[in-house]
Amino acid sequence: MGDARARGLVAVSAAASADELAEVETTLFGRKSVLGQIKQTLGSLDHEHRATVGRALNEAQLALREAHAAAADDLATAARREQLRSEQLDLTESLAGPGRGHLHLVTQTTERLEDVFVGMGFTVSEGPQAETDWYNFEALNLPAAHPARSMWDTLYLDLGERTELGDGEGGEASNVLLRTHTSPVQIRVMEVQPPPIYTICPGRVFRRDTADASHMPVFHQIEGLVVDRGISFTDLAGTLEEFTSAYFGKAISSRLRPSYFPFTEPSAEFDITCVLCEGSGCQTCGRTGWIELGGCGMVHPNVLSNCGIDFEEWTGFAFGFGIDRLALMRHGIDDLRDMYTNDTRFLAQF
Ligand code: FA5
Repeated sequence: MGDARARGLVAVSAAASADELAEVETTLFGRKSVLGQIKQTLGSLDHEHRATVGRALNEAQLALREAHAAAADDLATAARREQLRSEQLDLTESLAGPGRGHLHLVTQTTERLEDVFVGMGFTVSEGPQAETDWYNFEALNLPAAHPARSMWDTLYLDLGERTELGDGEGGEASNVLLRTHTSPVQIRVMEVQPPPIYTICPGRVFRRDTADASHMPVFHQIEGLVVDRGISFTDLAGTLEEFTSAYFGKAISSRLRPSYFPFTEPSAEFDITCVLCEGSGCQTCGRTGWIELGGCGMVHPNVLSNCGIDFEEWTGFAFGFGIDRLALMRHGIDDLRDMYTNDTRFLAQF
């Protein structure tokens, strides 16, 4: 039996893989193994002999089990180490190569838009992505249960009772959500800055939209807000036209179509000449020669008074459009999702 034990221990330590160790296990502990056969003879031994042989058998089996378990542990650790080594990525690799990264197309587009508006005298403002119901809806003339709330399919956050976001005058902080547009930044600016205001607010927004060629659940908008004495609808139209030719070039112009937004009155949708066909009509613009960029209008008096601004003295306009879709049009990309799948062969083109 001592022999079987010693040979068993050698076999265990010689196993070089989990498969080999499994084979060794069968030869050590199976019914046909040396120890298995000794066990089967126990019944035929006399009482005294049986106790001695039984004890030696138990000790041999225990020693072999322990050695087997230790070898299995060692082999598993070695296999894991080998797997980690083979899957290791050198993240510094790209720094050395010719293909160094650059800003994402959406970031480049945002920076270019900021440059154009800053050149026209606007400042740049920012607001939080997690907003309260007050800023995202209520202060924008969208009280609870207003039917137009369904224009924005909203993602709500469960943050418990109250938040650090502040709840604005008359607002409740209990409903925290991911902002569905950049319009809440208008409110944040007007709350703290007395007019005149000329600002833009770019940023990330969130909606329960299913991703498709022209929609993403997470996308980017840029908001524009002007509040001053004597601002009229023609200032809005002129600003959008000025922006369009500064950003897209003289061949592209803008037009306004009547629309509805609760926070502007009157409201409009603003279109630009299709940048792909330059107005002659193509598949992208549905042969109309125009593509929709965003919404705009004169700031509703309720919105001004929600921010403590006297609407008898001050008037203003606001506009907002999608940055991702703008980049899509400018570069003739036909699927918005391509910008977010992070295929560097696609992103490297811009
Ligand atoms: C708004 O969000 C208004 N806040 C715009 C506004 C601002 C109107 C100020 C008046 C005054 P709308 O829901 O239409 O409006 O979205 C504006 C633009 O965002 C759209 O024209 C489109 O370019 C872009 N957009 C909307 N949903 C998505 C989406 N799921 N993925 C990518 N872009 C989108």
